Amino acid sequence: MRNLLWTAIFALTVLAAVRAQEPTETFTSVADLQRALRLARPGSEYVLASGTYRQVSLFVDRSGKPEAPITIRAEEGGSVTFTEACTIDISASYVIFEGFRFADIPHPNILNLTAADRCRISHCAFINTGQGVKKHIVQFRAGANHNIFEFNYMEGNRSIGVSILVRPDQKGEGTVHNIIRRNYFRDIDRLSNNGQEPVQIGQQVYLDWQYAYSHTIVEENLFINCNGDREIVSSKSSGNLIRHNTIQDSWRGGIVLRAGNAARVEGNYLINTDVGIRAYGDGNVIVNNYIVDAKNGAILFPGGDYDAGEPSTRGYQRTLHSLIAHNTIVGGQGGAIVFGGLERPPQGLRVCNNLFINPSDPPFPYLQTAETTWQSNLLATNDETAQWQVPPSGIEIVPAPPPFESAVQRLRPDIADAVDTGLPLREAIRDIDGDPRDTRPDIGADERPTPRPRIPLAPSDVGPRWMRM
Ligand SMILES: [Ca+2]
Ligand SMILES: [Ca+2]
Repeated sequence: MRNLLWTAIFALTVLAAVRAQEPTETFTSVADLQRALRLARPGSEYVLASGTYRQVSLFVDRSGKPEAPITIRAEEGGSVTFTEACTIDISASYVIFEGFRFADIPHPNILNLTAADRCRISHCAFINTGQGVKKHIVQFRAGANHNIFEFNYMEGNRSIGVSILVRPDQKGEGTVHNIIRRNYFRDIDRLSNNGQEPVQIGQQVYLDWQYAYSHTIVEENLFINCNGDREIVSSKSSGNLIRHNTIQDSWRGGIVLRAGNAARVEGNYLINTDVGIRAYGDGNVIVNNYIVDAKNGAILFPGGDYDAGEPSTRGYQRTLHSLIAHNTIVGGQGGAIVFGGLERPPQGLRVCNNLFINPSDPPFPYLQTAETTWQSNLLATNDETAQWQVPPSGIEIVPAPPPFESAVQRLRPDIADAVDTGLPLREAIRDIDGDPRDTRPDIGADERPTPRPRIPLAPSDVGPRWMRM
């Protein structure tokens, strides 16, 4: 709620800025722009003239105000290209940085927000940038709080795309309440066996970092052909929300709760990926996701080699006490819900109201390795061997639906036995569309009827507006 409120306030400040009477200045050199920015006043707008700028260095440390942000923008969206080398450092409040194109920059740490507060980076493109697979293209660090990174484009990343460096303070929080929204990530090729995550929230550098709460929101982003790392969205801190993203045709990765606790993964579309969601840690909630044709398991809990509080900076914290509910899993190989693999198996999971359709492999391998409560799940299959592949209770087997005739039908499979047969859950009061669930919830991600289905995101929904024209 705090984030929603803040977003609304910030939107109003942007409107206010349009009305502000401070002058707009246009510059044809970065050095002149830098000189002006040293004296920047709230409400001012600084424009860089269209063109290509090489060896760029900019430092912003003058703050705007809630009703009068400082705006730094390209003359036209995408008309200013930064290339060869570029470092932008923002260490201020209420700054809007908009419309720039970063291209062919073989350097690490290109755009850095350090102790920046309530800034917005939007409508920028990063094409073939970064150097060092564990370095960063964009980084929020050291008390960069309440910032928004939205409507940006990243292609050909050679480093981690957007990284939140979560170093905890005395309250156990660090780099909090940032939002990564409506960005478009695509065509990331593997350069190493680890690194190049498009989005990374937190690191495991020291023992307590992963337990720190970051409250980052990663929402409504589109990822296509992102194959740099096994973790497309990598959460390594606590209290993060990953919702309504679409990840498509990415054969190497999925959403990974790699470290930290209390994440919520909700309403994501994962279509033709390596895995859907792989999770470690305590108290995670995985609801309303739609996962189709995952190659190596839809939802995985490999277990771990340590428990919360035990010393480890590199290993895997086992999953305890998590909810997996109202997910729809269609097709796929390697299992629908997969437990185990590591020394300490997951415990205390609740698997409820999920819909599994036509898995091509045994859907629940390694059942014996987890203490799990199964309730009200539905498996739609014509495979007669399915009987002995399911838990003794908490799952019903029904005939598979006829072959899907359209993409819409596939997204909203019509299975009569799924309607009104789930258990009410306070953790899932809405469905994948945002529709309220009724007192007799439907099994799977969708509650019927569905007046306005939230379908997978397309390129026209995300990225800079100047790339969509
Ligand atoms: Ca219902
Ligand atoms: Ca619905």
